[in-house]
Amino acid sequence: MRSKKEALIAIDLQNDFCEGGALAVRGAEGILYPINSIMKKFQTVVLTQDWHPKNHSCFASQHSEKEPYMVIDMPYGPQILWPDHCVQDSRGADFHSSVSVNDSHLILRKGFRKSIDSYSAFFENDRKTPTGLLGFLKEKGIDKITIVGLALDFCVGFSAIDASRLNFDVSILKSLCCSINLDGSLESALINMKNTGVKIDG
Ligand code: VGL
Ligand code: ZN
Repeated sequence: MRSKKEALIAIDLQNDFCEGGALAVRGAEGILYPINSIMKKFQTVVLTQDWHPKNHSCFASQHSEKEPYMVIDMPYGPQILWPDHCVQDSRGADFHSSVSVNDSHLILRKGFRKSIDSYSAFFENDRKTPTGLLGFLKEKGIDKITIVGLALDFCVGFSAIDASRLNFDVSILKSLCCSINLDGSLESALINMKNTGVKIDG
């Protein structure tokens, strides 16, 4: 049997998720250099970029009497409201200057449709509208995926679970992820990942 073809997917290494950003994730700056180092070991590297229009429906600012981190019902299910972040063309949406963007092969933007958020790199938050990443990976013959980045309990977790459901062999490297930690979100992401067969490595 041929050996597995592997891809690295690094999730949302953007200014707004780093120190001083609109939705800063604690510890984010510390994982950027180690992620750059492992990028060089993979033949295929995908970076995702959270890319919201300025009036995106996942922003609390677009809803009267709502605050960030409240949950609302959207036609596709419950949605956490976030502070305005990763607005298209803003500095916050840029990759952090420490990220070796030139070592990547695909930059996949997500969350750009105003009416629906997208945590996963594979499907929008209705859990069924594809982003196109599956087609890219399949055409390249990838069967094993390693996922790192921000945030473990949201975009990393949802991407890993979808990848596993799509029958990839999936690992996350926990030491190269940081989490937001909202109401047990980290614990539930870890449980959901384990239950879907995602390997959780150090
Ligand atoms: C993310 C919340 C909102 C993430 C993106 O990258 O995990 N979280 N948008
Ligand atoms: Zn977002």
